[in-house]
Amino acid sequence: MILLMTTAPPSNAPWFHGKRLPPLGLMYVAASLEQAGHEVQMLDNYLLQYDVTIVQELVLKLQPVIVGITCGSATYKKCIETAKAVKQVASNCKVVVGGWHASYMPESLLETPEIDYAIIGEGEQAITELANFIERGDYFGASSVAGVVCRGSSGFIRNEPKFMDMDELPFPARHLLPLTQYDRNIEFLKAKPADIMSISRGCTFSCGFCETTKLWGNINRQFSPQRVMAEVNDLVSKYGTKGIYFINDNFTMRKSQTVEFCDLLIKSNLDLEWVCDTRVDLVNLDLLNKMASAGCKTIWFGVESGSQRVLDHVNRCMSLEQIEGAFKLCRKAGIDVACSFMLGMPGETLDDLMASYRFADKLDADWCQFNVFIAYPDSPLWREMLETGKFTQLDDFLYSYKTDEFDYNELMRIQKQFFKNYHRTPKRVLKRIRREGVLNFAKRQLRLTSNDNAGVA
Ligand code: B12
Repeated sequence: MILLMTTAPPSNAPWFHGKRLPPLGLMYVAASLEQAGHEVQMLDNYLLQYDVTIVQELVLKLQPVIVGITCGSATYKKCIETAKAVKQVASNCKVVVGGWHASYMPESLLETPEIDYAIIGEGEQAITELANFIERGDYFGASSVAGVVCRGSSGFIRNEPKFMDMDELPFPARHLLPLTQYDRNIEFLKAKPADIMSISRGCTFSCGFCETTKLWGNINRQFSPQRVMAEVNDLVSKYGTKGIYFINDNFTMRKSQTVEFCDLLIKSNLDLEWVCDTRVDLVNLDLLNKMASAGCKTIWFGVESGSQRVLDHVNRCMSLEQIEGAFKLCRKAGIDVACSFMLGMPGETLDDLMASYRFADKLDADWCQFNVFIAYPDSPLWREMLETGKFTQLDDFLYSYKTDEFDYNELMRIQKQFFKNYHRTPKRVLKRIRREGVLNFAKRQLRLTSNDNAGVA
C-alpha cells in the first residue's frame, strides 16, 4: 500500500493557507501507481492541516510500504518534519519526496536520513518504477530509476529524469480525494462547480523569475486536444463540472492545438465556461474569437512590470505595447482580462514600482493582483540575488529583494496599498458587484483583506 500526501502549510510568515485547490500533481502520481496495480491512498494535509501525531496514527493504521510526500520550497521544513514523524512509527517504510523543491534541490532533502529517495521532475513514471523495485526488495534497481536521487556508498546517486508521452498518462485520481472539501469556484467564472485541469508541461521561454525548466525541461509538451476533451467529459460526467480553470502558464503555446480543442468543445455542446493563463505574445484576434465562442470567459496574463527596463532585465521578451495590444484584443473578443504584477524583482527601483501601478491602472484589467516577488531556487533571479547580496532571507531557501529604498516589509506595505487603490475605486467596485453579486463580493473582500499576498491561484 502506498500513501501519498501533501504536508501541512508552512506556519511561518509570510505563508498562509491560500485557496483550497486539490493537489493535481499528486493525483497524477496516484493515478499512474493505481494503473500499475498498486493500492494507493491520499492525504491532502495542506488542506486538512493535521498535526504530525495524526499523520503518525494514519501511518500506523495503513502500514504503507512507501510514503510519498510533495515538497515545495516553502513547505521544506514541514516535509522534513513529516518524514521524521513517519519513520518514527514505521522505520521500514520508504519515504519518497517529489515535487518542486525535490526537483530543484534534491540533495537538500537527502541530508535528512529519514528521506530515502527524492524524485526530480515528472513524477508518474519515476515513482511507479521505484515502487515496483521497492516492493520486490530490489534496492539496487531502485537506485537506478530515471529521475531518482538517493544516497549511494560514495555520495549521492543522481539519475537524470525522462519525460513521458503525455497522452499515456491516466486521468488524475480525483476519486481518491473528496472534491467537495475544495473551493470549486474560480474568481473569474460564474459557473459552479469549477475545477482545475492541466493540459501541458514545460515552457520554451526563460523568464528570470521562473524555475520550471528544472521540473519539466525547456520543451513544451501537451495532451492532444482529444485527450483534453476526454478529461473534460470525464469531469463533467463524474463530478458535474461546469467551469474549468486551466492552470498552465501558457495555455495557447500551440495555437493550432488550442483551435482544435476549441472546435471539440464547441461541437460537444457542453456549454462549459473556462479560464486560462497565457502570455500576451501567444494570442491573436482569430484565436481569441475562437476561444470566446468555445466558452473562454477570462484570460490571466502575467504582466509582471510596467517598466520596460525591468521586463527586459528579467528576460520577459515582451513589450508594454504588446501587453496593451493583447488586452485590447481580449476586450474585442469579449473575454475578460485578469493580470498580475510582481513587486520587488532584482534591479527594480521605487520608480519602477510606481510605473507598474500606473500601467496597471491604465490597462484597467477586470482583476489585478500585486504580489511581492519571492525568489525560488534555482531561478536566474534567485542566483542574481544571492550573488549581489541584496536580499532579506525569509526562510531556508526563499529570499526577497532589498535595496536602500525598500525591504520585504516595505514591499508588503506597498502591495497592500496598490491592491486597495486599484480595487476600491467606485467604478471597479461597481463593476465587480455587477459581475459577482453583492454577497460574493463581500465574502471575497473579507478573505482578501486577511490574505492579500495570494501569490498563486
Ligand atoms: C495549483 C497550484 C497550487 C494549488 C495546489 C497545490 C498542489 N499541492 O498541487 C494550491 C493553491 C493549494 C497551491 C498552494 C501552494 N503553492 Co502552488 N501552484 C499551483 C500551480 C498553479 C499548478 C500546480 C500544478 O498542478 N501543476 C501541474 C502538475 C501536473 O504538476 P506538479 O504539481 O508539479 O506535479 C508533478 C511533479 O511536481 C511531481 N510531483 C509532485 N508531487 C509529488 C510527490 C511525489 C511523491 C512524487 C514522486 C512526485 C511529485 O510529479 C507531478 C506529476 O508529474 C503552480 C504553478 C504552475 N503553473 O505549475 C503553483 C506552484 C507549484 N505553487 C507554488 C507555491 C509557492 C505554493 C504555496 C507555497 C503558496 C502559499 N503561499 O502557500 C503553496 C504550497 C502548496 C504545497 N502543498 O506545497 C510554487 C512552488 C515553487 C517552489 N519552488 O516551491 C509554484 C511553482 C508557483 C510559483 N512559481 O510561485 N498551489
